[in-house]
Amino acid sequence: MSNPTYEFTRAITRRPSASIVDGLRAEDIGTPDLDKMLSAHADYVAALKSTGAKVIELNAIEAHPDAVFVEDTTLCLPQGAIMMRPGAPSRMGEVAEMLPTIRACYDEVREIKGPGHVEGGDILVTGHEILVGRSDRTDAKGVAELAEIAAEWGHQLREVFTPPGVLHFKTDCSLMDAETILSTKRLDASGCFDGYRVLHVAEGEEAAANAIRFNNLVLMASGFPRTAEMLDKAGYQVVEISNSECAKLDGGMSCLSLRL
Ligand code: CIR
Repeated sequence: MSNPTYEFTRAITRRPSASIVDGLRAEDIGTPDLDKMLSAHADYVAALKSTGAKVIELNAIEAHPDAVFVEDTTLCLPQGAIMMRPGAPSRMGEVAEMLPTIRACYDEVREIKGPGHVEGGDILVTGHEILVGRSDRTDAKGVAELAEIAAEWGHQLREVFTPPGVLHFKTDCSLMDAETILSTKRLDASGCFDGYRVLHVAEGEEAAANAIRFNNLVLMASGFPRTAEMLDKAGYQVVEISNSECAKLDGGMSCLSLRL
């Protein structure tokens, strides 16, 4: 794979629904406020659009409280899209909801049929490989099925570690450019990024690690000034977006879009 993995012409997002108050969370740190989440979501979509990309904005789905976290439903690759099979039973139905939009965007659409599970939040596509972290949501059978499809499309897939207690692999890391990863120290310590240039989020700012590089911008959660300054000094154009409400549901910047 030689194409840069941060240049996109389109993104897909879904509006948060009122049912977001029932979204999954590992720990109860407060009920998400829909108005605040809608406002932050609008800022997020505006930032994506500001790069010149087209954003396909899907309607809220009340029946699926976590449907705003579209990343977990699909893996978008240059050759086609792969529909995921979420490990959270309450999120399974989100995949069928996303399918028509994906079919309209891609000629080639494959699916993880099971019995294993994979969620998009556990997959990081870098400049030359696909890293997949096993987690409570992504299991060995799911990774094996994904690896078969990825191999048919000429991608190398490498299974990596997700720190215990962390929802998804990408909760703790993001791609900044084809060879550069933003990571927490705890994840980098596993050695999974050997060979890459790794930038560490500041101590105590671990929640800043889930960012996205989208064309000329890095979208990151606001409230992590030392990490923002480090990225700025490293030459990245950072846009800070409030993540206070999504954080209550263990969500971050990457979860809110599919990028293609
Ligand atoms: C969940 O637990 O599935 C949602 N509340 C959060 C999903 C976040 N998605 C992501 O990091 N890719």
